[in-house]
Amino acid sequence: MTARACANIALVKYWGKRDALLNLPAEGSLSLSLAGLLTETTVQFVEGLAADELILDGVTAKTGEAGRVSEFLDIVRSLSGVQINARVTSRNSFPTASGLASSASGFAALALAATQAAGLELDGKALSRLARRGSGSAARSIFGGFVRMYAGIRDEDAYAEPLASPLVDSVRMVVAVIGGGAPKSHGSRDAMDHTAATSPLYRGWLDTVPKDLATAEAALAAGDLEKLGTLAEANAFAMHASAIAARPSVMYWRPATLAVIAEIQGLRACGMAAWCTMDAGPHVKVLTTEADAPTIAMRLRDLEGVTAVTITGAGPAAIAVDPTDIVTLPPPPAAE
Ligand code: 2P0
Repeated sequence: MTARACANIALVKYWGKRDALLNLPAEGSLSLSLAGLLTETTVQFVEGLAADELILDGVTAKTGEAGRVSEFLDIVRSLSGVQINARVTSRNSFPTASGLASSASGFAALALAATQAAGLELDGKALSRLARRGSGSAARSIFGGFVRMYAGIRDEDAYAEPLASPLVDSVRMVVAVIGGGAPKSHGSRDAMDHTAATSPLYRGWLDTVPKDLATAEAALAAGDLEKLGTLAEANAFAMHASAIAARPSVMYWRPATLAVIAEIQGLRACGMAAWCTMDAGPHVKVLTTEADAPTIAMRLRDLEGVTAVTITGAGPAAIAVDPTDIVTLPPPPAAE
């Protein structure tokens, strides 16, 4: 079975866990699924396969990545009763493991493809909970548009669901790739645990999230992009501040990250709708409108250290793909 899922970019970030075994987030989060950042994954359970196999962007995956996928497939096997190993082939339309949310779209597509291959039909909530076991942000990539993730109290309550907003058709993200999409310096899983364990700002970060979620939900319901963008930028700075204050520091930013932030602040001072957010990598994603996106993209392309810029809008929910309708994804943007 083949499934396709969009990556998502959090506007209120997930950074810290309450339970590592069940991968329960410490707090909720809120995101936008993006049409231009796609993963397509095929899963076949194959008799006689000695171990699970993972081919990622045409290359046999390293032990760590394959191990994480195998552990996830173990959950699907226990749910379905299927006992045999699987061949997993996955392609991304963007650089993998560079802070562009590949684990979100990756585990969302894997959850859908693997459950269907194993003969299971899960509803959106159950799929979201399952995807969360692979990667917390993947719970959000099961759905399209704006999505809210609940931290919940138990395993059963920690899932995502879509949020309606009048902004969904007009919102755009300008994605500025910095450093050619090289693998990130710290994996987000270890980095968030390290932040929780050592950062004096972690408690303040956690206290911020529920208030930010309420503000973001109100902005979405009202169709107020300025309120949403202002909140998203502040939330991203708060998350990064907690990580930067970890001991030793988790610093994802590069000089070009700051150059993009300064450019966006300048454009905003000139009246443009533009707000920054950054994840576990140096790249900057700019929340904006359909009207302002082309100018922003043009300005960011001129900055030193920015290696690719793309404009994308809200993407759809994860879907199973008919094998005759499999698209060839465009190659990831090349480093210059
Ligand atoms: C987010 N990130 O909300 C935040 C912001 C990165 C920065 O979710 O350990 O790869 O697999 O649950 O989902 C990245 O964390 O972490 C992430 P795990 P995940 O998008």
